[in-house]
Amino acid sequence: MTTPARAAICRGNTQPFSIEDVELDDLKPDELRVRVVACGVCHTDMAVRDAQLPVPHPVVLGHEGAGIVEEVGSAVTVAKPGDRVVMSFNSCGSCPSCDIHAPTYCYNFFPHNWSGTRADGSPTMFMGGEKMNANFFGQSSFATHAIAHQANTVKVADSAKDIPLERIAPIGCGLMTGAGAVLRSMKVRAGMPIAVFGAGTVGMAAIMAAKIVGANPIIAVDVNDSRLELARELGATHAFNAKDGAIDKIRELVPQGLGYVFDTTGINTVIQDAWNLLAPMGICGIVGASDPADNLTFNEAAFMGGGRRVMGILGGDSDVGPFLNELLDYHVKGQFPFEKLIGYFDFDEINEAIEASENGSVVKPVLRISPE
Ligand code: CXF
Ligand code: ZN
Repeated sequence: MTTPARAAICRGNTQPFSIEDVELDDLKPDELRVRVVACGVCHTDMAVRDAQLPVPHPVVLGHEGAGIVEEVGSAVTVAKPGDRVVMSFNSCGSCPSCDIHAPTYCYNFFPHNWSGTRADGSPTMFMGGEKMNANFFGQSSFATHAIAHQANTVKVADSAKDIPLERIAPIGCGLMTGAGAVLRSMKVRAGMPIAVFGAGTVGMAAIMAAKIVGANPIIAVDVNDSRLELARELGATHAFNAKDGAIDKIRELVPQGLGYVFDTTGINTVIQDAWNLLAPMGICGIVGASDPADNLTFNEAAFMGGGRRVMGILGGDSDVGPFLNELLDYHVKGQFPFEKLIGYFDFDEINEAIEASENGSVVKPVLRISPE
């Protein structure tokens, strides 16, 4: 017996999202049905809407969901009905990357996250009895209810019981990516200089994490002065507008070079400029979505001679459960104040929320879908 739900249907970028009746499939043994309380909006949702990623349309997007578990399959141990959970990306749990707790690099990422169905090809959602593409990032949380999995569902620890789910929702994507890049991928050292290029959700999370580890200086670079102001509030010791000689200013501030540069823009000229700021043994972390045709050029002697590194980073090397709760601990202690990035919208304002993300007026829009 299927479960009725309401979901925002994406039919590409020529039509607005529209909230319609759907049905959720019965649960498989490793699945949970979650009543979605809130879901963040991420640029990856728009990339899929715009067909920049190979996810079939029409589709139910949303991959930063949080909610309350309603029902669990027979093999689920991660949470039980009534638990508060946050959802993240899905993974297979049995490939060489998953074996070493690096699920962001899951060899089977596509079938578990982007195929529009479960990895075995069966649909998780129907509309009028016909298959609807869903299971996006193992959730499709632009909906009142989502089918999630043992591998991408995290029970919110009791230590975060006073933090509302509508605030926790976005922790499972951009926030973990930026913070994880600093804490887990690049392993930024105390006292070392870092520059973060792009002050969106990922860049701001990286700045907060750089402050947590005691990096110094922490330099934010963006083209938007109000974002730079917020970056300072969150931990940047210096903030430079990219339109105003930022690279020369950084060179002047740290003549010996930077221990870390972190690019969230995906613009190859920005990455190359950033890479040229590195000190010996410096690491250039790259997370920004780029044009698939782009290549990067680095000077080989500087690359090898100084032991400099370029690091592609997906999802901040997050291992999901433990890391999301670690970030929530920092939040509870006031060290990861990501609530400053959030602007709330009602579910039926989903198109306004997307517009606010795209025009930059809100760093992290979050949809309120049902009361906690
Ligand atoms: C993802 C990419 C793959 C790992 C988790 C985060 N980004 C989503 O927007
Ligand atoms: Zn995302």
